[in-house]
Order: sequence, then C-alpha cells, then structure tokens
Amino acid sequence: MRAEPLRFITFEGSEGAGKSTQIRRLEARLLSLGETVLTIREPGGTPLGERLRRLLKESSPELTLSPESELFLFLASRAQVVRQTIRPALGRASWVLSDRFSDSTLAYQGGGRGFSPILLRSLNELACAGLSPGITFVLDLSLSEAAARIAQRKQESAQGDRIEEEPPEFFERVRSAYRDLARLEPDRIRLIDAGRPEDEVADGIWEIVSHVFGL
Ligand code: Z5A
Repeated sequence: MRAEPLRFITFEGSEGAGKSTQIRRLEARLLSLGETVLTIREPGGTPLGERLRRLLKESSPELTLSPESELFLFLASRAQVVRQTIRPALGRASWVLSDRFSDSTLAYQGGGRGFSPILLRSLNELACAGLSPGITFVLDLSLSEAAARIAQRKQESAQGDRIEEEPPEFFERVRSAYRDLARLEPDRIRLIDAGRPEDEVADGIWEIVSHVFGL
C-alpha cells in the first residue's frame, strides 16, 4: 500500500491564474471537515519572508536587483518559512496550503531568467531541507486570459509589481516551464485548466485532494 502523501499542498502558475482564489476554496472545504489548516504564501509566511516580499515586489529605479540577488532573496524566504512555519505546522498534523513554493523558482528563475535547472534544484534542496509538497496544482492559463484578469483586478486596486513588468516572452517561458515540470513529475504535479469557471476549477481540485487523501 502506498503511503499517504504529505499534507502539504502548493499552488503554482502564472499571475492571475487564480491561485489565491483556489487556495481559499480548498481551505474552506478542509475547515468544513474539521481539519486544521495553515495557509501561507511565498515569498512570505514569516516576518522575514514578508519583508523580503516587499523588497522583491517593489518596482523602483533606486532598488536594482540582479537576477542572482533576486534568486537568493526568494531562497532566503523559503529557507525561513520551511523551518519556522511549515515543518512545525506539519508536525502538529495541520494541513499546509502554500500560494507558490519551490516550483516557482524553477519556473520563474529557471524558465524565465534562464538559470540552470540543476543549479536551481540543488539550491531548492538546501532551502527546503528536503521538503517536497505532497501535491502541487499548477493552474494553467493563457497569457491573454491572465492579462485580462490582472487588468480587471488593477481597476479595483492599483499596485505596481516588479516582475509584472517583464515582457510577454518571459511569461511564455514561465508557462512552458510549468508544463514541463508537470510532465516530469505527473504524480505530484497536477496541471489544472484554470480557464474554466471558478466553481469548476474548485471542484476539480477537490476531487483530486479527496481522492489522494481519502477524505
Ligand atoms: N516568484 C518568483 O519569481 N520566484 C519564486 O521562487 C517565487 C515567486 C516564490 C509573487 O507574486 C511573484 O514572485 C510572482 C512570481 C514571483 N510574480 N509574478 N508575476 P504574488 O504572490 O504577488 O502574485 P502571484 O503569485 O503572481 O498571484 P496573484 O497575482 O495574486 O494571482 P493569483 O493568486 O493566481 O490569482 P487570484 O488573485 O486568485 O485571481 C486573479 C483575479 O482573477 C481575481 O480578480 C479573481 O477574482 C479572478 N479569478 C480567479 N479565478 C477565476 C476564474 N476561474 N475565472 C474568472 N476569474 C477568476
């Protein structure tokens, strides 16, 4: 009999794909069953991580970040959240849901920026102390649909973001890197068509979670 995967579920995909929306939906379903759930985001999840998040997202001419500095700041946030937040929560038998984790580095710094996947895997291994999610959902959405959702959201709250300023080719490479990751690790990484209505996406995710964890 196969052991149940770790109750650590990560959500990945391009900006605007619906990760935060779907995490909230899954959290609500688990809570309704009386489960304990910790929801975090990356970068973030600790006081250090939240400060690094502000730095990483800030778009300002005075604050230049080389690709190498950017990579190490994402990894620093991850190293901290794994040790300070995720491991202890899993140890208390809580579910941990994370909005982005190590696959973001493979997709954005690997696919997007061009760092070697071998190097990134080895740095991720160090940052994560060997921790790997039980399941990862990659919400896959076309660039045009993602852009429409982001534009709609911007009308509601205007917020600048450094990585958002990258050209469309960058995000095409990120999307294709995510699809490659899903092909490489089909057991862990489930590619989800995020272009469907919110309820349909949530039901698809729940079907997988309830099946894999026997809920
Ligand atoms: N990054 C990195 O480069 N390397 C790393 O290692 C890590 C991260 C960890 C973090 O940004 C940035 O850091 C990110 C990658 C990089 N940069 N980019 N680009 P973030 O955390 O601030 O933002 P995000 O992760 O990119 O996600 P987001 O903008 O918050 O989007 P989302 O969570 O995927 O989507 P949402 O907020 O749930 O939904 C977006 C809108 O669409 C919203 O108005 C919803 O109501 C709507 N929505 C959601 N689902 C649907 C459906 N199904 N239909 C229609 N409309 C929908």
